[in-house]
Amino acid sequence: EMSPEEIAFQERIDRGEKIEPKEWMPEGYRKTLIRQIGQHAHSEIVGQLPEGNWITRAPTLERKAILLAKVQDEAGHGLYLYCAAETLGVSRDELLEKLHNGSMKYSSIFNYPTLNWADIGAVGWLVDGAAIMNQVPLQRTSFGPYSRAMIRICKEESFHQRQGYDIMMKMARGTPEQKAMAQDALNRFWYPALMMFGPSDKDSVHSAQSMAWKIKINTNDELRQKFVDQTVPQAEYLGLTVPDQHLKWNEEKGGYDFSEPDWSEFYDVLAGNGPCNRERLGARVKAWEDGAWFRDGLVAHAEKAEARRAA
Ligand code: FAQ
Repeated sequence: EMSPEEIAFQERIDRGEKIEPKEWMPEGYRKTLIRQIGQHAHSEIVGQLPEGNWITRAPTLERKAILLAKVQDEAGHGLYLYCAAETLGVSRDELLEKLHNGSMKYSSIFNYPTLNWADIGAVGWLVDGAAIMNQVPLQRTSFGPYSRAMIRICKEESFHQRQGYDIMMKMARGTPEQKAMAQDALNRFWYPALMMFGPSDKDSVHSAQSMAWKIKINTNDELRQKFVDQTVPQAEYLGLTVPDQHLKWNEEKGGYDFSEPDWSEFYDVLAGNGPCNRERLGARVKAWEDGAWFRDGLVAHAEKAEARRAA
């Protein structure tokens, strides 16, 4: 039942060609990309909040400068991604409106609190670690602007992950109290980090079509497995324990067996009931409203300049 255009489009995808904004694409392809890229952009912007919370309380000037640079990078990532979404015919204002009225999502992970400095280490290590695991394959995604944005973002993301691991090393080799803080941060962030990859494959509604279009390159479970396999040895190196009694190396599959996150908690967070959903969205809406005078000023200035040119 595919139309001739759809068949030709799928053939281009299968040949590994990149799709560019002005070219013909199925409406579903466009919609899926707007949803995923938009959600990804929102995650970068909302993702500034948990770490921004600790900029003023970083333990040293050096740590503060590093954290400031990282949080600033996230704003940049959000902007590349909004630009990539705009090439699909949606405006940034529309996307933000949908974030603010709750009709568009951002990553579940940012609805968890950062209670202390060890959490900043855990966020960099685990959250950025999970983000890279997902984003490296997305460098090969079929939509040109998204793929190019991912290439730039991945370079910065690996610095982010290392700064987090560096904090964890310092804490894990510090006093017994510091090591206990590092363990506690790992305990609280482990399962929320596993949830970042999305529901298990059997419950992932979009995976099959997104993979046929090469918007997604891997399934959610494939990437979650790779993340566990990469992260467990890193935890061991720190002398910390992954909070999973069932974690076990499986020689046959060449990877770890591990416990699934609590999916009812995941869906609860998606529904807006996580520990920080209201606070995070509230902060974004307030920033938008507080910035209204500035956007109005920019538009008024542009209109005056335009009128002067016309005169
Ligand atoms: N949170 O059918 P699927 C970062 C939703 S990294 C919230 O499997 P899909 C960097 C999903 O949207 C984080 N919602 O969906 C950083 C769908 O609902 P919908 C951002 C989730 O799209 C680090 C429903 O569940 N990265 O920001 C989540 O095929 C540190 C069914 O799921 C990206 O966005 C979740 N965890 O696969 C910044 C990567 N998982 O839309 C600051 C790009 C699923 O129908 C500090 N995105 N849902 O209402 C993707 O790769 C995909 O969209 C997945 C989900 C893998 C997230």
